[in-house]
Amino acid sequence: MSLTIGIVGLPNVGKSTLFNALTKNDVLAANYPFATIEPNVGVVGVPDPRLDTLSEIFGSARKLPATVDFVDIAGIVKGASEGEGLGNKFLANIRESDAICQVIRAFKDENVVHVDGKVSPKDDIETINTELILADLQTIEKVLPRLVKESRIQKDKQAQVKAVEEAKAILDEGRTLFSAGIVQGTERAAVLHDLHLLTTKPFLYVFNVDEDELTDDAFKDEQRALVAPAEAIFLNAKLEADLAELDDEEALELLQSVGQDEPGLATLAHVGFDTLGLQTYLTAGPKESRAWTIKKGATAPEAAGVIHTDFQKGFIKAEVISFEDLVATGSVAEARAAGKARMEGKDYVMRDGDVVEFRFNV
Ligand SMILES: Nc1nc2c(ncn2[C@@H]2O[C@H](COP(=O)(O)OP(=O)(O)OP(=O)(O)O)[C@@H](O)[C@H]2O)c(=O)[nH]1
Ligand SMILES: [Mg+2]
Repeated sequence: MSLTIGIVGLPNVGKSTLFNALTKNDVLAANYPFATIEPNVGVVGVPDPRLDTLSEIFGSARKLPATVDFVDIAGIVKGASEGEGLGNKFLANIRESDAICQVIRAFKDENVVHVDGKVSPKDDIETINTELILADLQTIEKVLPRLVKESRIQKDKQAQVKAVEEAKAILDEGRTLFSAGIVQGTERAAVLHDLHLLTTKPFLYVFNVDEDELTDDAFKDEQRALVAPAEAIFLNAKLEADLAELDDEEALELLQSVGQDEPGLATLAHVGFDTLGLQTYLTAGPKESRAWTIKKGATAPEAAGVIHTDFQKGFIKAEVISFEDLVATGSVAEARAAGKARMEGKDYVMRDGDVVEFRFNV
């Protein structure tokens, strides 16, 4: 199961800087608007210290974290839907994403041009939301006449026409579909799925702030209020880029010097997982310790199916030890002896951090 997050924002707000830090890639990050004109996709491991512990216990040769795909696209400006700046065609590159991460500039730096001449998170959020809403309206205006025509002959299309018209009314009011409860993954959004509307996706907001703002709670509360109930993450993209170059110990030292205990990117990955209702379970052995992505509420056979569909079909049972119990007892044998290893059947609902070995017929 892969998780894709599309990064949007005005030009020059630090999207590519953040993306580079995420992927340690060297995508062109430059001090001029529109440095990015090709989409960039980066696969990022979700930081998970549990894998270090597991690989020690099991003597694993490698560690494989869960991953998130990030897509970096060119900045969009006010009027992008009418062709301003580079237009809005790049939004097509994030149509398939599971969530949208909006990067907002809060850092001041006079050397970095702001396309609208002033740093204003509130205005920028509005600009981007408006452009996403207009992009969705363009999509709808393109397909609606055809749908209406088809529905005269194919009566089963009438429900879709109704849903599209309802979506259009919401967007016409300047609201995102997400804020109206029409969210990708729910039944209300399912009938609109083929349109890949951007505002049905869950939104996350990353505020790219100055270092001193990282610990300024009053400032952060103010920004949080702009985007609630969506999640807000505060980081400094340049600092994140520096952290990516350092070894763990040096990175921790730098983080602590600015009052943080984990990199903003780790927070972003965790919040992304949470927003999308995902969690991870773990497998471990001499070959590898690995985190696997599943939906919250997934059953044991569904979890097995993420490794291989045959594992789901042939599922018999799962031996489950919670990560905490495994660490406390020190090994699988000890956990078994202490009665902490459970045999679970096909109705078992997985929990985050379950360490699992599946038994199956193939
Ligand atoms: N002071 C400061 N400068 C930053 C920060 N993040 C990015 N910058 C600078 O801002 C400029 C633009 O950064 P990019 O990451 O290329 O911006 P972008 O959002 O990808 O821009 P486009 O691709 O043009 O849409 C670069 O000169 C960065 O070094 C930050 O946190 N603080
Ligand atoms: Mg860029």
